[in-house]
Amino acid sequence: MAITTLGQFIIEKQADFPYAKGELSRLLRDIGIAAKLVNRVVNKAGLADILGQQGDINIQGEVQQKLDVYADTQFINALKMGGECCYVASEEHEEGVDLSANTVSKKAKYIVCIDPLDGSSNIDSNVSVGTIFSIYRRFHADRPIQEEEILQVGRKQVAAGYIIYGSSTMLVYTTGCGVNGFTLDPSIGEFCLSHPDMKIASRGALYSINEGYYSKFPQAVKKYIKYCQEIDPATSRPYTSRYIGSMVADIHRNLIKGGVFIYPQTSNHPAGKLRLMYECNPMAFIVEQAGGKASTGTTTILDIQPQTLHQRVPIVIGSKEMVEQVESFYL
Ligand code: AHM
Ligand code: MG
Repeated sequence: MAITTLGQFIIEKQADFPYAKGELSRLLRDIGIAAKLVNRVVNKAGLADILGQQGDINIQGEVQQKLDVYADTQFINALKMGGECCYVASEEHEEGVDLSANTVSKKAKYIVCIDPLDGSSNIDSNVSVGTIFSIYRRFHADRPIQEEEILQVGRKQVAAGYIIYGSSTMLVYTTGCGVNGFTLDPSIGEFCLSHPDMKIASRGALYSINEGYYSKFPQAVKKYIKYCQEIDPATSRPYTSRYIGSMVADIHRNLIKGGVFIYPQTSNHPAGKLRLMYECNPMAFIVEQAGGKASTGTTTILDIQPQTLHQRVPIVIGSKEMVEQVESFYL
């Protein structure tokens, strides 16, 4: 059977890109390469101590690092070497990483926001984790990077994607012309097109929220949880509750099966937990491109003007009609 690798697909689809074609292709390719390096280590996470104790296999000390630091290093190195990215905003860095001083990236046109290893607290129990990335275009490549180039509204993303290190490893991305998913074939070391033109059902029967915080949720969310639990065969209720605690894995599952993921504001975290720039915006772009919706409950995620790099926002994301149902409770 003929396969299409991520590299082939990116080149075939270059015509869809709104801007300089080869550069964005190379940037996506660099992210794909770093993803494979991270995948290799994530897959061996449980072995790290055993290998370390035996002392005969030295993975350059890298597995001894916390995996989220390792992943951050791999992605930043790949972006630095690739030369198409001038600035990286990462969950792992208080300040962004300015790459524009490197000769190779001086005129680079893209800014990348990344959560290198989302859900990393799940690693110890062998639960799926992910990487989330978002790509913006710089306004002028001939002057130092300006704050307004970094803090762009989500609607301005030129590409976004995630990698899920799960029972298989997948890379899912969009450049604003639909969503495509690639599964890593370990035997050839390539991401291969496995989920072309992904679409999310307009409604599903899954709801994903950390119900342990029920007493801290706003009334609207409490009401929605009760709505999910009511019996109504016409709307497939009661819905099934599914919550992994890894945003990438929860949203990926709901994208495939239909459902809604909610991380709302809580009484002790009034802005919610998840970060706008490298968690909510990229996931919102992907889900919208797949026909779904993403909102804070009252505002469309992709229309929020970011104020700071690590800003948090509440999020309701997934099947369009389910998100709208939650919004109706917020009204
Ligand atoms: P992290 O970026 O520190 O890994 O945290 C983000 C993760 C998300 O993947 C997940 O949806 C959420 O935190 C789970 O939080 P909680 O344990 O509060 O339900
Ligand atoms: Mg995260």
